[in-house]
Amino acid sequence: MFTKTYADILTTIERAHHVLIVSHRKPDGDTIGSALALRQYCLRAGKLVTNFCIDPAADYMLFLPDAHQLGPKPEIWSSADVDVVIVVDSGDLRYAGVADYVPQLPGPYTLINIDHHVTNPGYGQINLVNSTASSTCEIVYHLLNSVQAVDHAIATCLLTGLITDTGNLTNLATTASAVEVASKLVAKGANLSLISKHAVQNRPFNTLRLWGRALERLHEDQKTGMIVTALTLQDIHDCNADDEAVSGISNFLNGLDQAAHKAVLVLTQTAPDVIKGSLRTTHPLIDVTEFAKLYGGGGHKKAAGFTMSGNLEITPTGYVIHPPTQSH
Ligand SMILES: [Mn+2]
Repeated sequence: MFTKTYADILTTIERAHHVLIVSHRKPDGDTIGSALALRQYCLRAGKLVTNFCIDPAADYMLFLPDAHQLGPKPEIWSSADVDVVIVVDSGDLRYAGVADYVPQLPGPYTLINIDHHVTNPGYGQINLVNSTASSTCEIVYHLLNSVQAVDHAIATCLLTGLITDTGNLTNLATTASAVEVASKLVAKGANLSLISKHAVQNRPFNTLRLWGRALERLHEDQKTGMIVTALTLQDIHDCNADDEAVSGISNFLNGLDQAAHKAVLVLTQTAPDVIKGSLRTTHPLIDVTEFAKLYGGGGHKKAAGFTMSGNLEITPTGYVIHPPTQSH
């Protein structure tokens, strides 16, 4: 289906001098795995390669080959020899965190966009976008496999993104072709036990301390029947928790048995006057976007969110929301 696009991309890399591979901000397993797989491929083709990400890779991702190479390197955007830019797993350049950087490149370059987000408008000169793919890694697998370039190191990178984007082959992105590609990657030598140890079972100390506070405060909301918990700025500060620790709680709580009966709501004070709500359910008939919409939010039927203004206070029975202190 994408044979011509594969050829265009591989030819462009073949002719390149210096390939710049961009992963999106707050990088996840998919944007890291696909970027590092392409890095290995380009290095073997004898290219100069730079991996850029506005945020460095989290510690638990450093098991992947050259993962420490990912990070902010502002000087790269003035390099005259960069002639190919590949952006992976990003619906647009703003999401990637490089919208202001890319136009600064001094030399002529070809922009390649490889992604699976349904909203991707095709912002590259070459676009390999397939919104039915489980992950960008699944797309990169087909690209590199078209020239038999998937070795065990590349396979481990790609399986990491496929496993993390599908929630260990359990969420709605888990299609037959996702499972098939996962199987092929294992056959090509992907180290599944290493991926499982680092990217799946790994829970950073600070994350678990924050989750401990959230778990302690779980209660059933009398009005809605939802299971609710709340975290303050002080909690996030005390636990030195990063965004991933905060955003991971709602997915973790989705395993709660009550999430199957009703829904789970996590309220987090992310800044003074700013509260984020994150909703999850596993109930087949509940659509949590309906609740999120009441507060101007949205999302998917089983995972949605919203932002409201106010300030959380934790009380012995739950929480209260105070009005914002500043007028907006
Ligand atoms: Mn992805």
